[in-house]
Amino acid sequence: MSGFKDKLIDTKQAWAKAGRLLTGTTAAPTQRLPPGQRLVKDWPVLDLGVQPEITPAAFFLDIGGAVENPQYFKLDDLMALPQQDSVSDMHCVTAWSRYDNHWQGVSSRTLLDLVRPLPAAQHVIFHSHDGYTTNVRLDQFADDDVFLVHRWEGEAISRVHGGPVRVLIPKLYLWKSAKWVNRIEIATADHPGFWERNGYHNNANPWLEERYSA
Ligand SMILES: Nc1nc2c(c(=O)[nH]1)N[C@H]1C(S)=C(S)[C@@H](COP(=O)(O)O)O[C@H]1N2
Ligand SMILES: [Mo]
Repeated sequence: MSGFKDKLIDTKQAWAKAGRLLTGTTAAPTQRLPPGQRLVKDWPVLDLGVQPEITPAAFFLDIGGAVENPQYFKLDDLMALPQQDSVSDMHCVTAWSRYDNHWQGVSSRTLLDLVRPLPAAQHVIFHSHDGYTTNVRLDQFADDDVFLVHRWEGEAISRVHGGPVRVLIPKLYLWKSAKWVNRIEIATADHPGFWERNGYHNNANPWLEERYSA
């Protein structure tokens, strides 16, 4: 994809090959900090080096694919849906974790109730303005801590963190949480996204240390 930081992508692919940061352990069921992670207080910025500016007026979101009732939202439409507060941790594959993030947004369940996935739908692919894609299973997207978020710690989510609206999937490594999302595709088949095609694990569970594909 043009404009992306090729050097950074090469480095991360090399890490994946070398199994960098792997501790080879899995977490105890009650362990809050996943293996190999360290806590940070700030919120680092990580992306492919293209940070599109999506003004509130330019924002849109398509939810479609294997659903009964596809939806097209402008920002006001999304804001008119029920808004929820949530608190969750973030875990990035580059080994930082940040606890107790306060979010506000629309839950994935609110969105799924609206679009009504077809019985054969089992996967979700996120598409973003910068060309980034990432994939999760429908049951992972439907978890009760998954949101399209627009506020973090009481403030609008900044452009560098994917504002005005990004995906948040706290129980998976943060590369699954698409910034600048503009299309959520509900699908019957899996379609590995950008990092999943470039050496990262398809499932991305931090407690199982699913950093890289074998
Ligand atoms: N659209 C988009 N979303 C993205 C990315 C990206 O490059 N483009 N990078 C992913 C990766 S690899 C990480 S670690 C997180 C980082 O989110 P943050 O910059 O808000 O910490 O965003 C994820 N979502
Ligand atoms: Mo990342």
